[in-house]
Amino acid sequence: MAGYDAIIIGAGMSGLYQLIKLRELGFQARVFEAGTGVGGTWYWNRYPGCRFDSESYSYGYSFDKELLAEWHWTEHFAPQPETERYLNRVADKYDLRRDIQFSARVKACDWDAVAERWTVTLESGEQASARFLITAIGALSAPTLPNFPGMDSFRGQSFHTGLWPKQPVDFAGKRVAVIGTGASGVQTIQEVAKTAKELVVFQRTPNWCAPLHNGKIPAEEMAEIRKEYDAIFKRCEETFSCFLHTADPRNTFDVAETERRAFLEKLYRERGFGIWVGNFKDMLTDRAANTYVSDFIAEKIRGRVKDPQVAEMLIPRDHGFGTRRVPLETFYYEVYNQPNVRLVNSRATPIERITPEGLATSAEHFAFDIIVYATGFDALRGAFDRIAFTGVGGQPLKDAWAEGATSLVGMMQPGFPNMFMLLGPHTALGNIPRSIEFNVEWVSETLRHMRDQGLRVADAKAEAMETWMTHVMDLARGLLSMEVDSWMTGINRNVAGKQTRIVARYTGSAPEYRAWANRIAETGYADLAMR
Ligand code: N01
Repeated sequence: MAGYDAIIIGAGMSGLYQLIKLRELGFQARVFEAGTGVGGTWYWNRYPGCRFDSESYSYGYSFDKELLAEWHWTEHFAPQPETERYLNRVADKYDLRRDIQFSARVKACDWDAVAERWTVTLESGEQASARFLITAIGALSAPTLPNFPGMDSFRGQSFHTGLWPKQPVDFAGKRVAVIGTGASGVQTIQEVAKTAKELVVFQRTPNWCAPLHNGKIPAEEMAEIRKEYDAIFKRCEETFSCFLHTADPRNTFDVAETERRAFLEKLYRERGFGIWVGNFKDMLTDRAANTYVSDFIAEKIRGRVKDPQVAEMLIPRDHGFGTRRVPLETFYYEVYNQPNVRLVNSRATPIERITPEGLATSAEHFAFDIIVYATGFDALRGAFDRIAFTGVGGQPLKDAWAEGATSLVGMMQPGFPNMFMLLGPHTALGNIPRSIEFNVEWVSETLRHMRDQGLRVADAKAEAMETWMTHVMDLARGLLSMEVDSWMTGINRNVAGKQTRIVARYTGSAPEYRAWANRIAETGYADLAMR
């Protein structure tokens, strides 16, 4: 069995940076990656219109000044092919592929208490061992399909947005179904509507969407942005969720009506997430404030969708603006004014089965050439549930998490020594690359400390985990988002056991999260049992 200092699972944004840092430490590391290329999210999600909702220049790695000085983001919100190219460029520049094994899906990871090492088993049966195990398996990386009867019988083509094929899919002249209207569905719909002969959107729950206001970045503007990189990354370090936007310090009703309205109009015209994370500070905790903003967005939808009945179907009734992830859109609502697009309420008339020709709802049968499942992910802990981790005494991680996932700062779990999770449950998410860089650096510093002190094993203490989890639970109290079903509250109706709302993510600020993690290091790792 091949042996390494560390094994990293996943060659996405976090796995690549972790490999670079481990090499700096002089560790021999091996990366196992299920795909045939690097990129993680940006490798698997190739659906039409896929892009991030973070400003491109706030999204790239901040650690490589040389690359920052060279790389030209061509759009304020770069499309998937560009981000995949960017990550391949990083892999080339650092010659990362020589330590990455592709088409290598990890099946099991077992702690060997005698050797004090992890044994990693791939689906192929191949095994490798390492002193340290680092999961870089993503927070939204385990795609889930519905359980409709007859799914295998469909004679046309069908795709999940998160498992999109490498060869382009041609929608021109085709009859297409899109099931799901989350961020992936919205991006797919607005793109497919351009060429499909017929597009039917099956919407179970409408989401509050807001304009992205994307645009090209000409060379001169990119040159100006480059000069601002230090300020951009400093800003991301200070804001609540690492975006360039952060909440307005005022409460909604402390501001006079004319000014309040003008502020929302301004946010609605601005690029990116300002309308969500840069809104009045009480919007996500005060019901009346939230209703005020929701009413504002509802008016915008009514103004953009010509058929009043369709407009009403697109306005959420069961949750307020921003209490679920806000999909950002580009002429999404206008799509429903096109004669080739139809919206079906799949709560009123549920999809009952997939047929060889298309699908049947409780009301009618539809014929399709292509069905797109934009049905989301088994989020946050889903990627962990798909690997059989066993820790001290052969305890499965699934058992440790039977009452809900736990952790110490999202990165360690008691009883799973020398295992570090880069985007584990209850890590700060937000503008994800910023969180990734912090977590990779925290893990790397911990490993440096262990090496310098001659320590072989580190395990999170149970009492430290409990204190952290109390903090996580306290933060979620009073948030309107906790009253709503979404992946952010642990709900996935397509997965058994994920039907009850829980505190599934860290809802505090990124600076608060980082302070907690840094405190662990500053106190000489008192929260970890080390030997
Ligand atoms: O997944 P989702 P997503 N029958 O879970 C519907 C990130 N992301 O892939 O709401 C009928 O949000 C489901 O309906 P309902 C981002 O963080 C980022 O879109 O459960 N419908 C819902 O409409 C995002 O939040 C970017 O009633 C079914 C949809 O499928 C996260 O990934 C882009 C169904 C799933 O929506 C996940 O987004 C894309 C069924 N059986 C994603 N099962 C950007 O940065 C599910 N649905 C731009």
